[in-house]
Amino acid sequence: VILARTQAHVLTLTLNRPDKLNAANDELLLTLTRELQAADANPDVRVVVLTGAGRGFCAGQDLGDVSGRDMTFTEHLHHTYNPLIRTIRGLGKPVISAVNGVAAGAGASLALAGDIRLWAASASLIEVFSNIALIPDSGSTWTLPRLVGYHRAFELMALAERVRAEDALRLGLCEHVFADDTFAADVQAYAERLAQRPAHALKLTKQALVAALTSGLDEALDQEAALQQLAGDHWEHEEGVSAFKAKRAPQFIRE
Ligand code: LHQ
Repeated sequence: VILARTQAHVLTLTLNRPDKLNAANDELLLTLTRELQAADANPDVRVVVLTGAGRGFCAGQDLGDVSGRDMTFTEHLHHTYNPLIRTIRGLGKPVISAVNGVAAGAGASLALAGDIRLWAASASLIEVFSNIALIPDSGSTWTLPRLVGYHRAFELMALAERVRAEDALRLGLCEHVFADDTFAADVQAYAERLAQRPAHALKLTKQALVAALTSGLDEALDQEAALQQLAGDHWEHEEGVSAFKAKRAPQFIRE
């Protein structure tokens, strides 16, 4: 259900249920979470890319896989989706959501959960939950209003309208849009560029940003002061400064 491939320090995890637009079942969600946790512990992996096989990114919960389950909705979310979203947010490496096609429901939440969101020109996002009279989950209620504000988030959720790439870029739901036919290569090139950056400093940057999203300025300043010490004490900092002085490119990858 998940394909894993590492190339040039970039781990690509591909949701692989293309016949169902990569709709998620428990196996997919738990496997993906496990793969991400393993990536966090693997020093060879510097960047993680999440993408989908076929023409979809992820159509959210597999609606053929919910009837008759012995878990409540609450238990189901605590068991599968919530650990996945927490793992992405807590991962000490950049996670790229490479949205190759439609991202709907919890798939939309996954598309928004990455640290960087790269979209194919034909990709789209739908907060589809209200079509089946559910509420947005897997972090959408937290992420989306922070990106587009309360009112636009509410409208997108209430009407379940499809957001296409051009509008996603305008609304801040993605950082870049690449052509469909070069999408995988463009994502890999982007990810490899990111993999050259100082991994330890990026880990701390993510930690500081994630914390600051829910803190006040005073706490953010204290957090920066504490984490800057960890960055400054690391060899990456020494390398960056030496490279600057020697007028050469820094080398942040030590094999
Ligand atoms: C699917 C699905 C799908 C199964 C397409 N399941 N087969 C959390 C916790 C607990 C419970 C519930 O939910 C959640 C979180 C959630 O994610 S709720 C939201 C669940 N997702 C949806 O409601 C989306 C349903 N899908 C759609 O609205 C459309 O398929 C979209 C807009 C994603 C794409 O439309 P099209 O491009 O027109 O494709 P399609 O509808 O023809 O789908 C292609 C195939 O994929 C089709 O199968 P078939 O055998 O007819 O070719 C669909 O049945 C299947 N598929 N989504 N979620």
